Amino acid sequence: GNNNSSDNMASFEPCRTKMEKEGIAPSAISAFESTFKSLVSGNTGIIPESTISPVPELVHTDSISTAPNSALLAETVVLKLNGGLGTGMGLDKAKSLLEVKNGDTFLDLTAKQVMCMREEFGENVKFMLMNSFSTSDDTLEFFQTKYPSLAAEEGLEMLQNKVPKLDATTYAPATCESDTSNEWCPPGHGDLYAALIGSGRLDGLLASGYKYMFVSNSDNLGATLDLKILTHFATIDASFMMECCERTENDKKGGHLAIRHSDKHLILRESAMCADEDEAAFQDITKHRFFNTNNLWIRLDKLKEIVDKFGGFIPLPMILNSKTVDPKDDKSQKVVQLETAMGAAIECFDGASAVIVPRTRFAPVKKCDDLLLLRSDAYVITEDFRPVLNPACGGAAPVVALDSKKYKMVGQLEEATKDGVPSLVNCKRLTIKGVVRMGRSTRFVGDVSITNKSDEAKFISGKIENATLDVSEEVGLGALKPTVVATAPIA
Ligand code: UPG
Repeated sequence: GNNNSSDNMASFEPCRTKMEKEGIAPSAISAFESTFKSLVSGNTGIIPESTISPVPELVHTDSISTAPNSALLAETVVLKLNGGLGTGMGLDKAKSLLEVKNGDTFLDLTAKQVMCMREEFGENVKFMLMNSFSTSDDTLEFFQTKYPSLAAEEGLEMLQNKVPKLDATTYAPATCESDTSNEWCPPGHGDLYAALIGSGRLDGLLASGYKYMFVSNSDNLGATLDLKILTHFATIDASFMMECCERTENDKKGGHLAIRHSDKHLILRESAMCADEDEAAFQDITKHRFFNTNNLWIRLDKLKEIVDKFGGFIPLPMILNSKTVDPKDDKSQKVVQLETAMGAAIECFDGASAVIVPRTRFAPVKKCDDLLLLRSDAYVITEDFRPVLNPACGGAAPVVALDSKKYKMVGQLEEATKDGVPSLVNCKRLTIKGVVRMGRSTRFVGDVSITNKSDEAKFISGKIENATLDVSEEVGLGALKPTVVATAPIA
């Protein structure tokens, strides 16, 4: 808001005091101060189309012919971002603790990928997790129980910081007497840098001879340490490298890469940074062709140089979220939560680069649609523990569109599949509106659309092929023979 700009600038001091009292590291305080100042100066974070150019072309990793150099592995750290709770899917624990397949969670598969890679290359590639105050306990308990040797390694966990929520009008730290933990929020994955600095890890890793860090989201099991890409990163001597994918119609909303006119740096423009009048350009996937997978390669020595240049932090563009201090109480104090994104740091690095990677390196689970697909037979787990599309799908994943109101929460999906996950391997498109139950025997083939307008869940059993069904009138729960309203031609 402009009411808080320059002449009447809200002070950062109450935040500083609150953070110091909580024992938060100076690096995190400086980073938050930088985002706070950008908030109170009325900075909207908007990046006008007229100030950027599209990125014309990028190297595709499939075309890289450099011989992989496994000696680089000894200087490489793999870090998974694991601070998020998966609140978007109705979870109050780490999303990575959700089961993916055969009893394995995201974290099981990640742990197995790490062990497999170490075996393959005979190198003890260093592995780290960035947890938050909300995911740390569950995650560490999980590793201690199931992967004690990994849990015993020094420095498996790096804990991210927390920052105060701010009153939406005064920008003073918010208060919540009923539960003071509600006064804090995670500062987004851009906190990676402050956490590396504040925990002393950056210096420690550099002193132990580590030079390259590969970071990715814990819900993206496609993001394995790829020796060919690591070798490319080392060979081109870039300070930072972002793995991008080519945008399709489905990726219009996600941020895109661009070149900033003022300093020719690569930057990331997220949808929140785009003005209404530039919406068409933002959505133009033939103009702005590349988006961030959040698989990033960072040269730790170059990061250190930037941090030193700015005096202990890296200035990242602010992302503003409006919420209430108690997330479960709409009537509680209105607050803003300031976040930063890890990939946005690309603009801070001189000599940053980007590459195009195949879609297999980008398999995020953001919605129940993604989870159902991954859990189904449309995906199989490779010997090195990567989920890949079942070859029987013929190269294209089924398009799953579940009713976003009925299957927003993982619990709702689990209710719908408590008798088993349906077969999707021969499915092209599955659209479900309303509540249904499916089972192990349910097989969707071709293009299927199911509608249930009643409040009662309806059981969908057996093989359903190229059909548009309305099951609203069927008997609730129990096997039913849905009425076929229209049948699409068999493809
Ligand atoms: N995370 C943290 N700490 C936080 C917030 C998130 O560790 O404070 C983790 C989270 O657990 C997840 C990862 O960060 O593993 C990514 O978070 P998520 O909310 O799933 O993704 P977005 O922040 O919406 O998007 C990121 C990039 C975006 C990219 C997208 C690809 O910002 O540019 O296109 O990932 O999935």
